[in-house]
Amino acid sequence: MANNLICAESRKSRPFTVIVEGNIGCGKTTFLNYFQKYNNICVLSEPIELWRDCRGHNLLGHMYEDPKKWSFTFQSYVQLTMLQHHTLPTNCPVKLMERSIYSARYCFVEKMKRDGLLSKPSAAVIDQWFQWLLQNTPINVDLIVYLRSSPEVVYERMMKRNRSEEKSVPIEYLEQLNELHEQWLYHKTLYHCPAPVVTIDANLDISSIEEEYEKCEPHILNKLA
Ligand code: DGT
Repeated sequence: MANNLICAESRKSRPFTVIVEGNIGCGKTTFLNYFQKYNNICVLSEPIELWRDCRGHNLLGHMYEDPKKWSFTFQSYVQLTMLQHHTLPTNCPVKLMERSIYSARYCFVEKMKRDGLLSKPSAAVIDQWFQWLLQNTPINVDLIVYLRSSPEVVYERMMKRNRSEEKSVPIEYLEQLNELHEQWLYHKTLYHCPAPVVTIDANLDISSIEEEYEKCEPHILNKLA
């Protein structure tokens, strides 16, 4: 009985946590921006600026320039910065996060392993860390919003936004990342899905996407106190 009370109390005190997932360029930032208008939602954008400047080192750039040399370093840092977001305290009843420690492991690390960019020992170290973190730190996810897109659409968007590090990313990379997201979040045949998934058609352009957002808005707003 006492244990039940403690559990109920700790559930009450942590935010309802939503992670926003999908391929590169699918519109995660736009989705997050839509929810900025609610001041009782804690919106956490991906820490890409940290990845570009880790004590002066552009790890994202290094990873794209020489993936064999830098993938382990980059993924180690991604895992740390994602953990920082998962565990960041907030008084808001809802936390909305761009990506998660899960997509880093299940999509990006998985792809690097398959491409031979992470040696087996390096992949084992990342995975040991990942498993330990899941078991020993408060990484809680209550809902996943999957922005489902086609590789052709996101490739075009990525080229248009012209991020310097992504200049040489080929469409095949996005096709393979898409397949991993699909297996993980849509077909649910890859690894483990840590929460229920709401899927949104992210191929729609900016003028009609808000209607899609409205579909999942109640799932998020119902949790606001
Ligand atoms: P959006 O708003 O949907 O256009 O989102 P993006 O494309 O700004 O954000 P995201 O997370 O899909 O990708 C940002 C960049 O960082 C992109 O070049 C892929 C890379 N990235 C993100 N997470 C990881 C990761 O865990 N590992 C690797 N290798 N790259 C990652």
